[in-house]
Amino acid sequence: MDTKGKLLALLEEKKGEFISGEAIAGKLSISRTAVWKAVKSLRADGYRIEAVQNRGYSLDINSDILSVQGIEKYLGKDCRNLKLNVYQCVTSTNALLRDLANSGAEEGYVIVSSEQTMGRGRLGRKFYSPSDTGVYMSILLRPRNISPEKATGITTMAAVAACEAIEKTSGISAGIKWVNDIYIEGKKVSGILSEAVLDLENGCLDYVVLGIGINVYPPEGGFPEDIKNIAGAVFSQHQRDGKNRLAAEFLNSFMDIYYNDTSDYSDRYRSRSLAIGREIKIISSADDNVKFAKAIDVDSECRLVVQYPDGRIDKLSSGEISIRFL
Ligand code: BT5
Repeated sequence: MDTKGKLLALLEEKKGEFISGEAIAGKLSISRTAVWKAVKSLRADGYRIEAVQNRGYSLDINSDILSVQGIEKYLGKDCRNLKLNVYQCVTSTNALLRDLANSGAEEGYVIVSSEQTMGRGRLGRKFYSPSDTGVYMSILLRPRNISPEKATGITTMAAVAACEAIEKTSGISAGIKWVNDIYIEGKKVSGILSEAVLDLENGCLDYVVLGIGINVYPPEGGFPEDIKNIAGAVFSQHQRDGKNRLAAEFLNSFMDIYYNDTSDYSDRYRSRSLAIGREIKIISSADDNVKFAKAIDVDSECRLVVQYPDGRIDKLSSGEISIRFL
């Protein structure tokens, strides 16, 4: 980590408190002039750092800029092997990480961005990713010996992790619209897109890029016309470390489920399901075929159990299917 990064870690750790220039210089083994230069450089990145004679430097308690240091301070033990990379703006964190995966990046490589110019959703749809109000993140996973069918579990694990992160950070309950959309009070606040790539030699998974977008705050000027009735944000007002903490808590919860495979995660999924008990329309994106049914349960593999009007029961795996509530 360079001097600027080390200084940011120190300031994040003691956010809102003053640390003397001398103490910083001592800790980082640099001159006080170098401390001042690093402060200036962080200010240029948008960090509000107060400098007061005889007291030192203090990072504004309300600053909430996504950074490796800001996220890391909330990460737990299951995340120690993650390699975090934070950017201001990228095309798509999933697209970028797929390129890196193809060049041999290892499991646990994470890309986080404050903005995406080409954020993508499922089936070629777009994910609106404006600057500074959301978290857009992708994690590279190389699950060993898992069949492609089992890979769908990664999306449902992520949905549970997203709800838990939101609940822990905000105290607000979040629900899951099968299979991968996270809702608060009828508004979609987060979407998940996992992209699996097969190893053609053995038919097993080569890697999965798990992408999640969270609308942390409402964008300035509101959401665009086409999604303004659908989209919502986790917080209506600024929260201390809102973005960094949500990103970290998502990683904590997801990596815990992923590594420790707590088989009860399907219960945690089911208890947050918004679909159970609802009449739904099932749309097959392959042929636009539409069916009507009632969602009656989510099974242990997080498949949606539905009953058709003729009484027949079916279990839906996510694949190429979307559902709409009636
Ligand atoms: C998703 O697709 O919701 C998956 C979104 C995944 C985004 C993450 S961000 C990090 C990573 N990098 C990427 O490029 N993507 C992933 P889907 O279920 O297909 O929903 C897309 C639909 O949600 C759109 O057609 C809109 O109707 C709506 N939508 C678009 N942007 C939204 C937003 N910011 N918030 C809520 N709804 C949105």
